[in-house]
Amino acid sequence: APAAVAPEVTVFRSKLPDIEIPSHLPLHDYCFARAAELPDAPCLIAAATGRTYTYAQTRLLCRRAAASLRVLGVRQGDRVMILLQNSVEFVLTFFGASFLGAVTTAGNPFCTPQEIHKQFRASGARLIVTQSAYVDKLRHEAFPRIGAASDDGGDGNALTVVTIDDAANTPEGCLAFWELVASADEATLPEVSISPDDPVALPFSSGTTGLPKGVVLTHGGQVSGVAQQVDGENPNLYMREGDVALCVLPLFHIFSLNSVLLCALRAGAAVMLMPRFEMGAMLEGIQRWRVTMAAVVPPLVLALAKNPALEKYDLSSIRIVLSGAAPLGKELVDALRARVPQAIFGQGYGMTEAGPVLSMCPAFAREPSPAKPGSCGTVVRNAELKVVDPDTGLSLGRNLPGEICIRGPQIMKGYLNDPEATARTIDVDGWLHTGDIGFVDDDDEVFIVDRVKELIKFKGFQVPPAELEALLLAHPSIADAAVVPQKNDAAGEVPVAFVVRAADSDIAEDAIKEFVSKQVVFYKRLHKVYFTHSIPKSASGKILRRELRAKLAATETA
Ligand code: 4UU
Repeated sequence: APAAVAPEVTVFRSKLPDIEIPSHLPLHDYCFARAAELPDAPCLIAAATGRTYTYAQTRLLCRRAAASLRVLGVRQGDRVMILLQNSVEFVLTFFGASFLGAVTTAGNPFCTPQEIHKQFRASGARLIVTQSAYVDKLRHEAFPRIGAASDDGGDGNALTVVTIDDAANTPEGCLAFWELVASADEATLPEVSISPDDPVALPFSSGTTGLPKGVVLTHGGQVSGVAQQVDGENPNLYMREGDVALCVLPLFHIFSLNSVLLCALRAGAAVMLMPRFEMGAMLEGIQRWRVTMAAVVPPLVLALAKNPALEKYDLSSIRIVLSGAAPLGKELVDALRARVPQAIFGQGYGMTEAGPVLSMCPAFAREPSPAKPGSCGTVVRNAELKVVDPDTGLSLGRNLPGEICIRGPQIMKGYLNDPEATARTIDVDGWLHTGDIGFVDDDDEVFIVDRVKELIKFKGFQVPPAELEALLLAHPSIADAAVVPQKNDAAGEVPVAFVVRAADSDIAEDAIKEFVSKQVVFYKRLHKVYFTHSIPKSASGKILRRELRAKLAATETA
């Protein structure tokens, strides 16, 4: 009998040579490696207050934040939840936890109490850093009582809440962030021995299927993910001292955390923190602090392209516009390019589980090479990318669309407490399956054309259908339901539901929409409800989403 031959695998790699990655370093030491050499260079710029923090000041404050967390009982391996808009305090808490070997899980402060509680509980956090405006959400019955652990009759179950507002505005039972930091002594920080395999961040993502899960990102993984972008002789995303990165995308999402904050610090650049997206303040900030690198999502490009006020601002400092998290069309780029002619426009392709960047525009490199419109760039260095037939799993060659898989030191360790979901996503050979359909062209550029996973993306925000389906099924008037994406000009995609009413129910579309809206953050709201007699399912009971998407497409063109 003929010997079994392993099927051939086409592996795509960067044309740039691999680099040396100091993955033995803890993430904080790696990101502050240049602080000693650039102590007086600007590191953080708080756009809201105009205050600037140098590298020396920022590192010191991070160490004081670490000492504060330690006083509150945080130890190596513990989880700390951050519920903040972009702010200096976000950065100090993130690195403060890192210095202790603790792990941060950052949530969206606009989420509902129920949504926040799910992440809080799943992460095992006992301390939350937030601002007073959100404390009422934490007084919801699902959460432990707020108070110092010692007030709690000794059972240690109380929730410690630290608020970043002026001490005078500290809500009942909470602790004031800046009071803690002011009285903290960084000299008391213990030597913590951190291994590259230790977790440092725990963002939540639904991945290719199901509910949001904790994504375990390690020190070694994040160091690798940042190095693949900004380290080496010819960095793929070239930033240096003097650069100013716009940080308006939320830091609780991996795009902003990794490609903006961590990359800028590693490169010795400054980070301009904007608490929220507000067009006038953003343009003002770009002009005032001479922003050079703007990380954006397609809806932000659209808003900029359409805004006539752009002409009133000097945006000539911008040299890189990096778009990611959702597809960016050529027309949109062309519309904005006219307003910012000196800038290079390009995309990064990332996924929380992938650490996050799979591919990056080669035109952002120190020695740039061109990228085509619509391209997501080329695979990052020190990594392997392949494209497989989603049905057979067999590797495909160039120009053939299939599921994109990535392998390298940057990918997640796995999902928190969920070995089955981990095994479904990272196979035995170490390949992470993205659930994205794309191809690699003759110039090694990656193009994304579709998604096989359930995930819906509203302006780049994750909307997991399984979460909305669970809510719908809990309604007594609903017998069955399925949620799928519908194309939308402003948001890219919006969630819509197919609903089977219960036997004697005549529940209306608006009642269902409202029922969902009350329980979810704004981007998960249903935009349309289609009533139907049954939800198409496979023999094993899985919703046949492709059929529903086809049905939607048919109604759109009809
Ligand atoms: C089409 O969206 C992200 C991370 C994005 C990112 C990170 C660092 C972009 C550039 C960067 O430098 O993560 P998630 O987990 O929220 O969503 C992942 C999914 C992908 O699987 C894909 O479906 O978001 C979609 N996506 C994109 N789609 C991400 N980037 C792109 C893109 N084009 N450029």
